[in-house]
Amino acid sequence: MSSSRRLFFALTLPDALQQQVIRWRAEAFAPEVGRPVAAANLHLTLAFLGDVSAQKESALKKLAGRISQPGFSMVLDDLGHWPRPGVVWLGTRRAPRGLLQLAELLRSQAARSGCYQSPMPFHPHITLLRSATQPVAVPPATPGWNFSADEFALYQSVFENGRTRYQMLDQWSLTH
Ligand code: 2AM
Repeated sequence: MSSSRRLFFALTLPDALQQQVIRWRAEAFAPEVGRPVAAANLHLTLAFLGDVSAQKESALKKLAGRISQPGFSMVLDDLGHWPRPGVVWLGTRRAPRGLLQLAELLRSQAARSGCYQSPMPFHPHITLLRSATQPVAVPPATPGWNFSADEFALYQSVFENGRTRYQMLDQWSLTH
């Protein structure tokens, strides 16, 4: 059995917000637009790590545990469609400095630990629909949910029985 796991650092959406988002999504997008991401899988990725060995995972967890940064909040008021990966996403027009700093730190720690990091700029987003490769009429606005991040987490992406599930492995508080 391989000891490497497919990992990423992310912000978790609180349960209540997950439910609000999926209720809105069901009205905002026709079923044929794309495959809805399960409520429990809604998250905002901070750093994607790829397949990581147990040793590297443990080093990255130690580094994450030393991060001392205040929490932050943002308004989820942006929507977009990336036709190539077939993703419809929810984001923010004004990314808080704390979010950008946290992602930058996790991404640079990952790069220094040998995890390939995309040269594309960080674009904070929550994937709502996948397999959305045809043109999409993106609604002009969202309800503008407020999303407060008080912690961040390390997740494993598990593919089983034809489904992807994200399992939280560890979580760290953002200080106040
Ligand atoms: P996505 O939602 O835009 O597809 C788990 O797969 C998380 O890691 C998802 O948020 C996914 O982003 C992100 N992810 C997957 N592969 C990635 C890659 N090669 N580079 C950056 N992020 C990636």
